[in-house]
Amino acid sequence: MPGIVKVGAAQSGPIQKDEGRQAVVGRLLALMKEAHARGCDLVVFTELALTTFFPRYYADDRAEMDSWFETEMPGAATRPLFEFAAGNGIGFSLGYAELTPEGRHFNTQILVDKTGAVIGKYRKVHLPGHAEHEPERTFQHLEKRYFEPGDIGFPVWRTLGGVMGMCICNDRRWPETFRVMGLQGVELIMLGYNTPSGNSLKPEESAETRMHHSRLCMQAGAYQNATWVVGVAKAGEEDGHHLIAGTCIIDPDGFVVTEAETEDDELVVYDCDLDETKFLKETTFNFEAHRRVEHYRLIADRTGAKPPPED
Ligand code: ING
Repeated sequence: MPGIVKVGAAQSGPIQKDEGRQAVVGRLLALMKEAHARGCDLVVFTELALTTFFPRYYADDRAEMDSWFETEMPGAATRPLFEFAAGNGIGFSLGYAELTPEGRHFNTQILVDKTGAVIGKYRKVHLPGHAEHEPERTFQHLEKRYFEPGDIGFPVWRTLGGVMGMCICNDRRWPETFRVMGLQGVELIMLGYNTPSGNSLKPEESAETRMHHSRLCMQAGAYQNATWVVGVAKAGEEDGHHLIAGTCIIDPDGFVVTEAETEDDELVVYDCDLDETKFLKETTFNFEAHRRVEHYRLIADRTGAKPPPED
């Protein structure tokens, strides 16, 4: 059917520290096989889908964490995903920790088409948390220690019958992420997230509030850029640390059209009609007709907020 992409949002349950790549890939392959059996064109896996969320651990020597990274993609452990995809005509997106031949570290997501070819790569731009051990926190979140900010920007790709984009986790909290892809006509954005259900600096913040913030960002991003958004969690308790679930698919009007019900490996499927993005792109969010870029300079020129001087 023209315009329809049958998407499988493949939520991961928790991945424990001692769970090897082969076992994890076995879980992902089971989700991919279910997606294929249910007729999916595309399976979206989560952020850092091959390992536990290791940025919660402090290591003096950063090189100690290199074992959590992939030096090749596909590699021996991940090849079964590519082989099944190519053999069964299903595309997929996969989040993982990337260690480049030059020794650079990124939090990365790739887009693989129905032939099993890697046609897109995105490297997480917005790294939350901190780079040094901060004892006052109830838990550490050391993405700034182990990853570099992405150096690819926010590209989109014309594939799988539409204009596809990717981002990762904290990126969804920054409207610029969605707008840069919106300005390239994106019709479906896929993102994974590993989001702790607690706030390490505000213990009283509830898991419901964390879920609210997560949904709010994705629903706003979808509507304000007239695009589908597929948000895929790594969920549940890893080494005593709980991550929110809430994997969902959001339509261009910002409605959550389907969502996961568990905190385990769970596939959520929906027929995303990319033609449903057209009306808003041609009316309310016809960027060419309505945007006034001459008034937006601060967004690109100023990094931090500068309130007016106090009198
Ligand atoms: N995780 C969290 C996220 O952005 C976070 C970190 C949570 C930052 C809540 C700020 C507030 O969903 C990752 N991996 O980015």
